[in-house]
Amino acid sequence: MAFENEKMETMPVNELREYQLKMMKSVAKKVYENNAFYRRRFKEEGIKPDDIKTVEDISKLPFTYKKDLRDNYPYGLLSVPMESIVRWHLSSGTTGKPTAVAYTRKDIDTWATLIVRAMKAAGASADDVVQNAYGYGLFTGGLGFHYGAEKLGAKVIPVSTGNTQRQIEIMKDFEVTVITCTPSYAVFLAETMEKMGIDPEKDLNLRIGFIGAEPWSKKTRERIEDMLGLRAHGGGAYDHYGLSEMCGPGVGAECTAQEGLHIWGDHFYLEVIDPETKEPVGEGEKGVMVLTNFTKDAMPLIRYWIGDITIADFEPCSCGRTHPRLPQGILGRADDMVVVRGINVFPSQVEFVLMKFPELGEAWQMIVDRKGALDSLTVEVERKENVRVDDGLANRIKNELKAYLNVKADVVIREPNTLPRYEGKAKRVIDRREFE
Ligand code: DLL
Repeated sequence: MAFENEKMETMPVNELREYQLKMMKSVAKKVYENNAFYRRRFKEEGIKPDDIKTVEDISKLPFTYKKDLRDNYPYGLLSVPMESIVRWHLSSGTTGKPTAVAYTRKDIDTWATLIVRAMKAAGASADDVVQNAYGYGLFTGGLGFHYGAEKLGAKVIPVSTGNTQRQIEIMKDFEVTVITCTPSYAVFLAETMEKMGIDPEKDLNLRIGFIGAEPWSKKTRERIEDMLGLRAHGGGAYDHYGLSEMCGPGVGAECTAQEGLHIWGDHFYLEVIDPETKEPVGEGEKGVMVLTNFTKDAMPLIRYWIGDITIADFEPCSCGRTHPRLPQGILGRADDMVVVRGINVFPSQVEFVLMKFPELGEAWQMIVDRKGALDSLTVEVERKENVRVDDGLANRIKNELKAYLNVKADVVIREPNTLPRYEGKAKRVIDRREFE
């Protein structure tokens, strides 16, 4: 097992807590002294950085919300002088202003180090050829993995998204061993390979996938590992987590044990918070992920309310790493949840049910509509190619959705290759109720 920093990654939990306390004090002091927004927020809460005496005291600090980044766009969250900024990334805002994230040179290096850590944890090394199919540009996926893979010493092919046939030819010609992309694009790549008559097991060398940027189920993982020949070449598909506001990719990564995302505790402080009470949830309970970044130089965020739903496990992993883990990864986003006739439905739950049926392909979407006063939910999913589907299948899926989600859904089985494909993050929910 290779480590980026074995001492840090496997540090005894009590020592990690001590380290975190030191980092927490230092980041609180930094934002208080250098950022007007945080100084005001701390004063409103009646707290000073020196009041932090234990790790638990973090709960005295204010949360930071996405709205705060928008309201203070573009420069208001900076904690360093403008001359030390070397890069900006922007996330596309679906409503209102985008959010802007700044980096100093040190931040770019820390970020690359975190990607090296993830890559080593999954068994990648300088010998690998990395095809980076995350989008380059304002999205952090492409440049984040690029700098990280180069720092690892691997050979990077910066293909970005799109041009799928060409991507596959490049994979073949350059004997690519590592692919980085979203789960939806991994599936699309595999489908295109099949159409091109390429057998990934025989014709390609893909061994490791760093797959992330959107939720995906364990079943989808198995399918991707199988369809891209990753298992056959002795590797696998590893979940990868991140968000622009913390750095980008590099926040959480799976090791070869595949026991969930490790959230690097020497860089981020993880809390799982009950959205109603705003207090930490009990052990093993679901809540909203909140992170504080200790090592971000340009723009550290205190208790950033991410909105992703997850469950934390603070037991060390079988790989020896002691940092907190998210064994089930990300269960969904609080704002992706749709309420259908009063029942909360997460796209990830629907995917979990669909992937139990081997007759079904990976492309699917859910359409929420309103007929009269009542919400309706329709789940559209493709059947797999060369698979016979009997008349009862839609009904069996419907019953399983009812049993698992307690929601009534119409199920429509579509022909292969009829639903949209995505190069980046997939759009699973079409909510037509808003447009009436
Ligand atoms: O998606 C950064 C990234 C790039 C992560 C490449 C992994 C790989 P944003 O565009 O800011 O950044 O989106 C962040 O995407 O809050 C989650 O809702 C979702 N997300 C990211 N990774 C995962 C994952 C990048 N592994 C938002 N599982 C986050 C589930 C994920 N959701």
